[in-house]
Parts: sequence; structure tokens; C-alpha cells
Amino acid sequence: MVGIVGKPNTGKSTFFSAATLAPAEIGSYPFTTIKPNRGVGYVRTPCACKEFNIQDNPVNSICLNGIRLIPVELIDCAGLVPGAWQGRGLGNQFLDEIRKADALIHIIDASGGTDSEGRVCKPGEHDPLEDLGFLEHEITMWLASILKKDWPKIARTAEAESKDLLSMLEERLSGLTIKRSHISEAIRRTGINAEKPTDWSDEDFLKFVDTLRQIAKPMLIAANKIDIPTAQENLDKLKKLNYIIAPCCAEAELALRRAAEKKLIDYRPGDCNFKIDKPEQLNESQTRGLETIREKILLKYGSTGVQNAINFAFFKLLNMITVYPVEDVEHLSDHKGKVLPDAYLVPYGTTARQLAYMIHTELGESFIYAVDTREKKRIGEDHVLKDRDVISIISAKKRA
Ligand SMILES: Nc1nc2c(ncn2[C@@H]2O[C@H](COP(=O)(O)OP(=O)(O)O)[C@@H](O)[C@H]2O)c(=O)[nH]1
Ligand SMILES: [Mg+2]
Repeated sequence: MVGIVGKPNTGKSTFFSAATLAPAEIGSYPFTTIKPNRGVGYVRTPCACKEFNIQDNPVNSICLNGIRLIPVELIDCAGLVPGAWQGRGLGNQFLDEIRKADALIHIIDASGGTDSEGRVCKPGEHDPLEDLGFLEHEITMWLASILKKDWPKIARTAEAESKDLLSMLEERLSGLTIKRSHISEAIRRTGINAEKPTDWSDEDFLKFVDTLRQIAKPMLIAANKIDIPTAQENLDKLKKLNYIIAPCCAEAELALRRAAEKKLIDYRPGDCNFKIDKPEQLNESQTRGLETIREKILLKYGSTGVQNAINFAFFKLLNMITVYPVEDVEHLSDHKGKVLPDAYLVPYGTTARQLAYMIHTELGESFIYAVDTREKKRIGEDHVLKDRDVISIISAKKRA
């Protein structure tokens, strides 16, 4: 799950509404809003159907003319103000929400039209670069405050008894979607002695926690409100920093998806342009609005950026790839004859056997070998999958 975070009024809810507005083609698919602030968005990837030149019948995802949209969970987190980790504003609600997040999309108001507390000000008046450090600091301090309480005990126990530090931290942090691998990587990168945690200074401890935050809650910047002229200068400054940045206009994406939903325009999430299907159904101001979006956003930036932000979160921050499990090697279908039915998002490094386990425990247990249908060759259980692989798993038992 990816969390949409930031101070109030930067456009988080607009981004969330746009991202979770299902394309009209989905119709009766069971992809609906889960809770008011939790919903289903999509990552966009070129579908394998084009390459294999076949007509597909997607089941767990959708294919819009060669573009595969795979559902992913998004959460619109409460707006964050400085001091949230101490319970200011909706701090506690916010922190409860990012517990569940694997990665974060930080929406900033690139136009500089909202102050540090999220109050509207004159565009250009606030420096949005200040918002980056503030949010990171809040999350780090929150994590630190959770760990700090038990830290002396954890450090002592880890040294005195058989239980190692890694396992104790893993236990303490398991409810925050922080994995063992995140913790060991943070220890390694911080370069501190995991054998002697009682020797860690306060500074060592904070450095460790901050590194852990970067690993376990990786974040990218969605520089929103690029339609406002003051955003350009801030965008240039942001690009010089070491962040993944997606320039965005959430309002434009929302307008385009709404028009597409009503079948007024032909537009898929993330497209670089749209076609007006029925010009006669649009009034003058609607046409003008859409043409402004085309000219000022799509032609200038290549897209509204909302889809980019989601794709970057899954493909860059979380290193996911897409794989298509099939049963029938010849027809690339499942046992019902559905062609390329499912697209799975899996972390890079996933092996053929791990994929089998993700599909069904029994399939993992009875795995014999798999077939890479593109290369038409057998692959073993340890074979690492590539993006857009179409894989058939051969097992001892027939799939239930
Ligand atoms: N100009 C402009 N305004 C936007 C954009 N996205 C959101 N807004 C406006 O910013 C204000 C705050 O948006 P909202 O989504 O409620 O922000 P949140 O508090 O972060 O959830 C609203 O008036 C939106 O219409 C955008 O891309 N451009
Ligand atoms: Mg909101």
C-alpha cells in the first residue's frame, strides 16, 4: 500500500480522487473504494498482449488497448503539520495511517501557495523545498519516539541474552510494515555495531532511525499545482535535489478522468494527450477547460503526472516488476482459456518458485519447473524473473 502524504491543502485528496477514479471500461469490476480515504488506484504498464500480438482477457487487472492497468491500494493520509509526532493537529491519525504504508508519495504545493501549516498564501510566498525536510523529520521523530521507550531494555537484552538485536527490533516494529531486511540494511548503512547497542549514542540512535525511515518508508515528491506559474521556478530547484520527482497537476487529471468516465473524451490514465469523442456534447467552457489542460499541462509536461507518481512509487521506490502467470504455454491462458488473465506486481528478485507460492501455496510446494513462454525454455526454481515475463508453472499436482 502507498500512502499519500503532505501538509494540508497541497492537493492530496484531489490526487487521491483522480487516482482512484476507475476508468469507465472497468464497469462491474469489483474495484471500489475501501474506505473514504482508502481506495484502489492503478499502475500502468505496456501489456504483454501487444508483444505476443494476441487478444487478452484480463481478470485481475484491465487492458486498455495495450496498456495494462493493475490495481494497487492507496491511502489518503491526514494532513500533517509541524509537531505532529508530538500529537499536534491530526498527527496521531496520520501516523496510524502511515504504519501500513510500504512507500509514500509526498504531495507538495510546488506553486508555493500554502504556508508551512497548510494555510493558503500568495503563490510564490512559501518555499516548498522547506516542506521536504519537515515531513521527513516528523516521520523520523515518530519512529524514534516509538523505539525510544523500549530502547534501553532492547539494547540490554540483546547484549545479555541469546536474543539478537535484529529479532527484537523486528518484533517491536512489525506493526509498522517494517521488515527484518529493512532493519538489517539500516544497521549496515549506518555503520554501527549491532553487537554493542548499549554503546550507541543518542546521535547513533537517531541516525539509525532516520536511515530506517528512508529504507522502510521510501518517499517520492509529487510536485503538484504545476498549472500555477510560480511552480516552474520551484520545480527547477527541486530537480537539482536528490529525490524522485513527478511534476503534477492533480486537478487536471481529475478533470480528464471525469470527462473520460462520461465518455466525452478518449483518455487513459497517464496518456500524453486525449481525443474529444463527441465535441457536440461539450459546452464552450468545457471545451476551453480541456484545451487549456492539453496546452498548458499535457503538451508541456508530457502528462498530468499523477500516473507517473504512482508508477514511480511501485517501479522505482519499491522495485516492482510485472509478471503474467499462465497455465497453457501455447495459448498463454488459464484453464478456462482466458488469455493473459493476471498481471502480478512482484518485487524485483522474485524467483519462479516464489511466484508459484504467491499464486497458491500448493503450487509452490509442488513446483517442478517453470516455462519462460517468450524464450520457450524451461527455467528452474531459483530463476529470477524479469519485467513482463509470461511464466507457466509446471507442478506435480494440478492447480485447484
Ligand atoms: N491550481 C491547482 N489547484 C489544485 C491542484 N490540486 C488541488 N488543488 C486545489 O488545492 C486545494 C486543496 O486541495 P485538496 O485536495 O483538498 O488538498 P489536501 O488538503 O492536501 O487534501 C483545493 O482548492 C484544490 O482544488 C492542482 O493541480 N492545481
Ligand atoms: Mg485532504
